[in-house]
Amino acid sequence: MPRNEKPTANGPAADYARDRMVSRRRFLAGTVSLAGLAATTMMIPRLHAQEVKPPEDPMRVPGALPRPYGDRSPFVKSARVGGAGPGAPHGWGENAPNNFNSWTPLQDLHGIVTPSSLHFERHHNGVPLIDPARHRLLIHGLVNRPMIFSLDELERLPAVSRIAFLECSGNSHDLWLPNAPDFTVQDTHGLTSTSEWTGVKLSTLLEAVGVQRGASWMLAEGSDAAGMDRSVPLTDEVLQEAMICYGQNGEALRPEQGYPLRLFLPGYEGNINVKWLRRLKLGTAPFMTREETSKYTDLMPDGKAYQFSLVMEAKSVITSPSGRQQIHPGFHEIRGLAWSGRGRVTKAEVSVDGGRTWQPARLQEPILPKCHTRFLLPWRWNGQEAVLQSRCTDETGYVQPTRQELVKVRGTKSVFHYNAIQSWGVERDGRVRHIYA
Ligand SMILES: Nc1nc2c(c(=O)[nH]1)N[C@H]1C(S)=C(S)[C@@H](COP(=O)(O)O)O[C@H]1N2
Ligand SMILES: [Mo]
Repeated sequence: MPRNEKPTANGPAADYARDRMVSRRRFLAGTVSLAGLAATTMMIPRLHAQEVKPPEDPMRVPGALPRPYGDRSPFVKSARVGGAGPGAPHGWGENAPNNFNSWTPLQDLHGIVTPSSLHFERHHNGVPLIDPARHRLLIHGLVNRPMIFSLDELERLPAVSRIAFLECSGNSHDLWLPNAPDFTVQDTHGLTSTSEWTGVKLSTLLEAVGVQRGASWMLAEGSDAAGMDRSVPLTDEVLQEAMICYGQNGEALRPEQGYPLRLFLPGYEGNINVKWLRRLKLGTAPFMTREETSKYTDLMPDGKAYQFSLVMEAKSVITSPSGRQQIHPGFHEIRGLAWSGRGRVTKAEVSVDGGRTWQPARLQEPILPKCHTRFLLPWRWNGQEAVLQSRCTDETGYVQPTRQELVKVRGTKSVFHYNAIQSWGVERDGRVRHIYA
């Protein structure tokens, strides 16, 4: 800041400075308790970090040598929860030990990009180990020239990169249930992450093979033990946006995200983004695979089920303060994420009184279509009970619904596509709790 520009006496920074003068002790205590909480929610077994003994004065000893592949500071403990194995809270148990989810720690993230190591995971039968030299992608069916591509061949074709979110349509599925357990935001919303994805446009490959008349659907098949396959409608939107990805956040895809190849359909439910992709087959109708008939359908109150509800509708959540955190009176910046599978987020609003009044939050650049968007709002907690909510609007004008509005239309028999407004209750002692308001 230039020297003659004084901070305003009433801005959030001044507000924060006043708090520090009044209660520096209390503020520090709060910071420590949050870090402790993050450590106790770690569930996945991790490599034992060596005991960390930082020097008294880091200026008096030479630092460490460079590492060929970096790692974070040993003091940073943020981790995915879930996964398989004994004690894992959300697996399918011993009958399907390799069928599991793991959740992104949204409460710990900054900005919009999810570190690849913290990207959420959904594996129907574990993570395959694939030799890239032997992996192939076959494109056949209603095409003029069926073709087989190696990874090298795909990487030579014109490349595109795009920052976009991925969300499992089962994200927030527990929130259909009537009871509200003491969840964190990681538990309620952690099946979504954002990466920069790099690859070849599907349309580039379809140009190469030559699409025959009448081809309107495409089967995408993975090479994992789940044999995951899904039908993709070849709409204009899909032809414009679908990517065959080999890159994630600047390096090769992680094995958990589909190394060496995955289909990426921005804004579409996680399940159709087939990982470890080996085959695309063009046809005239959907292929009616298991995942789009018995699974990934939406059961309505009248007993009928919707199929192919592929788009992830607009959704937002406050990531801090959020479930199981502890806050103290004074200045806070309310922070959260908003996203829509239909395009850009145009507005995020925050309520601190359970939806009676709303204030517009600041949207942080970049605001990208079909991408997590960070929203922020300064807030002074006065020590009284409060109910924190966020609601977003996307570029189609669609407004994120309340839980009552969603349940009125959808009932409570669904598993997928829950996108209602989330409520965090702040109790008088500063404890934040997942509630239905
Ligand atoms: N081959 C294959 N593709 C798959 C899956 C799978 O188990 N096997 N899981 C799907 C589901 S349900 C989701 S939500 C996303 C999860 O992607 P991620 O693990 O990279 O987050 O991948 C989809 N693609
Ligand atoms: Mo999913």
